[in-house]
Amino acid sequence: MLKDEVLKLLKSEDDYLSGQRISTLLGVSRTAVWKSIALLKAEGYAVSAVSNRGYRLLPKEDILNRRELEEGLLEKGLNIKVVYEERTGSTNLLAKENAGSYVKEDVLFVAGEQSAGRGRRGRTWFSPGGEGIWMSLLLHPQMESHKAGMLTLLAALAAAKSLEDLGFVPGIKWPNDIVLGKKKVCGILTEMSADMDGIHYVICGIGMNVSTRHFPEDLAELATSLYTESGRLYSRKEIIADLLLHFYRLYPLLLQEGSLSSLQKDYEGYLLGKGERIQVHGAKGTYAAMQGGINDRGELLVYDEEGKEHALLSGEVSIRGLYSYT
Ligand code: BT5
Repeated sequence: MLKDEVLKLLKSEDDYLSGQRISTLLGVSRTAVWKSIALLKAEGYAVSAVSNRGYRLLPKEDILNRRELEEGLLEKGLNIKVVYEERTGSTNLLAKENAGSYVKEDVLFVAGEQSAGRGRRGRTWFSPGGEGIWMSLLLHPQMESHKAGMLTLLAALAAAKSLEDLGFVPGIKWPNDIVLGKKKVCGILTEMSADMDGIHYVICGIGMNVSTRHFPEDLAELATSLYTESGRLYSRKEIIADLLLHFYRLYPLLLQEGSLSSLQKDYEGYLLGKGERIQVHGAKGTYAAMQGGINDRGELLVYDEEGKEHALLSGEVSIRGLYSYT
């Protein structure tokens, strides 16, 4: 069958094969190639498709679906419902659309690919098919709404720890970037629904580049993946399970204490830029400062030129000067 021929070709090639090349090599139409790819995906093969590059087969152990994910989580003692979509706009949006069906339960939304992945403040997040972890955790924390931003730091800490478990040396650029070398490998987008009575839910979106080899031009200098850093391929579902295991070990501490007091030192162990000169851009304008650590509310401490301490709230300011991408 044609799909077996296509599979053989994909297996023989380490990089992307364009639809055009496959159709020429096999002497069939591009539509036929596309149909074969769809059949292979339906059989559970993880085929990454990237526009202008073509198709690439991902390792078998990297197959993602709801069952594999839930089983992987259960193996770590985490009984969490998973909703998996092969392709969606944004898992944060998917979680938001479904939040009404899960008013108490934590649910993990995972996608193979995001067509409109989102960063903070309307920025976009590059999320090619099969090449990374694109997931959002729907949570119902019992805490005051102004404290929800601390969950971003908690998720960043969990992500950093999961990378450390794989032998990487991650750093965190406050509040939400996980960096390898000087490039961003993972970002967090926390969104919340709340009213006067408190939090309805929080969605903690996590994006991590796993097997990406080629980033678009505008990201090439600032983004990296686990593959780029190590030349190795990793199982997304194992990383997800490990990351959530860290998250759910840390989360009760935050809920009990209503602060990051037990986690502050741990987070600071990964924090980049301490003692460095930075530019703070906020509502009160731009000023030069020296970066310090964080306080137990997760605010970044900076010192202006007169030595006065300022505690910066994430979401209200951005800091520049540490890395080329900021
Ligand atoms: C973030 O925003 O870092 C939050 C990223 C959250 C992504 C996850 S994926 C699952 C869930 N569903 C979503 O729709 N989103 C979440 P921010 O700090 O604003 O950084 C965005 C900036 O990072 C962009 O403007 C680019 O410069 C850069 N960027 C975009 N895609 C990237 C990627 N794949 N890897 C590294 N950097 C990237």
